[in-house]
Amino acid sequence: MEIMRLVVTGPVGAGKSTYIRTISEIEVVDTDRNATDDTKDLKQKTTVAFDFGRLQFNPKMALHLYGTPGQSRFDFMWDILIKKAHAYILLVPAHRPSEFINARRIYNFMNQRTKIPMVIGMTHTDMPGAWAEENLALALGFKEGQSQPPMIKVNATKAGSVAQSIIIIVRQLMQTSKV
Ligand SMILES: Nc1nc2c(ncn2[C@@H]2O[C@H](COP(=O)(O)OP(=O)(O)OP(=O)(O)O)[C@@H](O)[C@H]2O)c(=O)[nH]1
Ligand SMILES: [Mg+2]
Repeated sequence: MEIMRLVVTGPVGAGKSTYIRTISEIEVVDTDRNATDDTKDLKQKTTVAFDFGRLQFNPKMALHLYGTPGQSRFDFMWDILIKKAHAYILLVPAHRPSEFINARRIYNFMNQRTKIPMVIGMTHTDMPGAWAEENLALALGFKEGQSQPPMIKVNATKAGSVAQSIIIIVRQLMQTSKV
């Protein structure tokens, strides 16, 4: 049995815990606690350590999903989780431009530590004020014409959408045959 470890990262409220809850076959182990700082203006609960979920991808391969906290004060968890990862997805809430800088910071953090396959998953594209893909890429600092990570749209609340994003990541991983 091969195990592929996928890290789900991104800023506060991007949908990381939801993404894992939506697709996991086991009851998700989460560490969501009541927010005590500025985050509470945005949402009641926030991840303080990590989320864990599992998906039997095919008879020979299981996917272990690890969700990071969004808040940078827990960046020691980002470090612990990314070290063992085979691939990661960076979720970015497309309707909340104030979080783009935090998304870029997380990308830089991960990119400094690892060169594993990754994709950017735009969430909340169904919400009013959501940015278009090209503009979001520019806001994240990826200049037109230069190479940038693949970007996909994903709704963390919808199993079909999450599954599709996982297929894309697994394909990318197979191509680089890190598993
Ligand atoms: N409309 C819409 N809602 C979404 C989408 N993705 C996630 N959500 C919602 O956004 C909220 C995100 O919450 P979480 O999953 O707790 O976010 P998180 O990234 O784990 O946040 P932290 O743990 O605080 O860093 C939930 O209410 C989800 O239902 C999406 O694509 N569209
Ligand atoms: Mg969370």
